[in-house]
Amino acid sequence: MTIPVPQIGWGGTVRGLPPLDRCRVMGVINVTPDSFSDGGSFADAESAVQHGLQLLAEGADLLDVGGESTRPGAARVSAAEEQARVAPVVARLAAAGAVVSIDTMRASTAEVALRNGAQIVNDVSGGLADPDLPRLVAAAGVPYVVMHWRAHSAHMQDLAHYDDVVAEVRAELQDRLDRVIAAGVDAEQVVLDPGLGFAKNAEHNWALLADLAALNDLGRPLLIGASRKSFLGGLLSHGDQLRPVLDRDDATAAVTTLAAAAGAWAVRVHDVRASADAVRVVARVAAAESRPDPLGGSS
Ligand code: PMM
Repeated sequence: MTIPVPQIGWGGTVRGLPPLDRCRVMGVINVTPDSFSDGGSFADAESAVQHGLQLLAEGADLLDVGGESTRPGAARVSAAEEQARVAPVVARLAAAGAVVSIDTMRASTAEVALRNGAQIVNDVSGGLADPDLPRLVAAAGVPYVVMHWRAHSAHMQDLAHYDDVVAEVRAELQDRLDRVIAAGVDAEQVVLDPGLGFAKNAEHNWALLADLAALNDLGRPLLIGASRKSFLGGLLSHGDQLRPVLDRDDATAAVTTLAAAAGAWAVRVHDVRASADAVRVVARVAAAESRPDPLGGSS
């Protein structure tokens, strides 16, 4: 087996975050009543914090806290509601020593989260939803996850049309990267994300996963978010019954293995333990490959 070990550290480096010799695992904490994968489970601050601490214990390197569901068809919540959901959770997890990322498309929410100790901004709109957000990130000088996105969740699936999904997502990510740099963001702090499931159907998601090298080519670290998404449910369906959301974690860990082997900087997952194990296995195999054969032999 040949794993193309990234030569410059796993997935490249992001100014402001320590280097690591393997793909990172970002644990998801949705403080929402309606996210598709875990909606309602951690809707109050106390259970969200306890969940975050559990994900850290299971090996999460980063925690991504969000207060607005982005599932297909979801309506937006007000900024005030979003901030009331995330602020106490970010504050307590940051105080516990976690590297917290705030999953928001709003500058005002990112500002509240950064004030409460968040260290990374994860913007699923890639700077398109709120032009103040790239400017805020630039002023704060924090790492910025810029995801491929075409429209808000209510109608994003109407825009899931591509002639060549890899080439188009790559070109649009390049455009988002150029725009956030023009807004003052430090290019060395940008992480790119193909946005699996956002204005994409299952075929599009599989095609993107099959060609992460084309996205790596953009020269910035990659974050991959496949966890529990419906394209996994469709792959594992029985008849017309999608595999239930909470039974998609083994498939998620398989995607983690592939993404890590392709040199991804991080995976964003709900079930941390299996992915934390998977990224370590991939890094260990890569380390063995890069050493001389201990037997000096032919096989
Ligand atoms: N997916 C969701 C939410 N935030 N952020 C990034 N960077 N990448 C993703 O793929 C992504 C995200 C939707 O999934 P969820 O509702 O389970 O959190």
